Amino acid sequence: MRNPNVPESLDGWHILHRMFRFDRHRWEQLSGMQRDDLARQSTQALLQLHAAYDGDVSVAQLLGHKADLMLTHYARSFEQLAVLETKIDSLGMSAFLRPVYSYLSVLELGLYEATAQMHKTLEAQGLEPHSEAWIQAFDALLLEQTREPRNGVRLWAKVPHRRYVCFYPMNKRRGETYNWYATPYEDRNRMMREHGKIGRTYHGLVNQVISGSTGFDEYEWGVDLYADDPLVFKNLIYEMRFDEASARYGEFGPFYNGIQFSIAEFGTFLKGDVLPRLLD
Ligand code: 76R
Repeated sequence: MRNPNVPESLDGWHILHRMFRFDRHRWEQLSGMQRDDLARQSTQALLQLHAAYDGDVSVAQLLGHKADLMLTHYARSFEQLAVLETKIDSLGMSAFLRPVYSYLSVLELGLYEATAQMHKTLEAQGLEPHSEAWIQAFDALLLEQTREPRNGVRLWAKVPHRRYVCFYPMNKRRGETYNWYATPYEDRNRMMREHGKIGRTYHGLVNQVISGSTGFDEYEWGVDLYADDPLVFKNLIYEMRFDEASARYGEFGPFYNGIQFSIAEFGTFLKGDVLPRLLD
């Protein structure tokens, strides 16, 4: 964006979360054979989709009234997401699934610190802001960030294979008193540093996937957390509430919590049996 007030970010997977209610009652009215056939078909179709796409599909059984099933699609483009959506909707079992929520976003790596650094570097070089030479130098610095191997890995990593998933959309407040977007860059940078510091004390216990959704969906970010123990979500999110970035500026959408399972176990989900642990 090359605007000194706006942090640059790197974009990765296009992400579509889809939440469904499963009409178990109607499903159970099918004969055993019909259920087995549909379960086999849908498992195979999901496995094929998973194998065919340069992306990922993960499935989770959700808890509570909001939805029963969440599909998380990672793809390279909106077009691929559109195809995935249509393919899923035309499966036999989809007659029993009612879409109740969805979320469209793009995986994002925030570059608060790096953006500030890039502007400083160019200033030190004495280039006139937004001159042709400045733009070229800026874009070269941004390209370096894209080429950073660690960033590349994170932008295109698969859905983390952890047993539990917690998804929620959120905003940064734009109120009269507290307005994130009207806060000076240096203050936002400092708050994000502090946010990252708290986050890192949970390193190893949780995987965070942040996706940006400004202009794509009703909130500004989607937050996906993955852990082997659901209490990690409660502790981490509670601790973050005391952090300035959340305490003053965090606004949260609905929370979806569930149990990830491997696609091969889709029939087990349809049956309503206990889901085996996810295999790596
Ligand atoms: O990407 C990184 O790991 C570097 C540091 C970092 C950034 C840039 C980071 C670390 N986060 C970043 C950005 Mn986060 N995060 C949340 C929530 O519940 C709440 O209060 C907020 C929801 C949690 C729980 C969480 C956890 N983070 C963001 C952004 C984009 C904001 C922007 O650009 O303005 C949002 C909306 C957001 C929200 N964060 C971490 C975590 C954890 C656990 C980490 C450490 C990850 C690790 O090192 O393993």
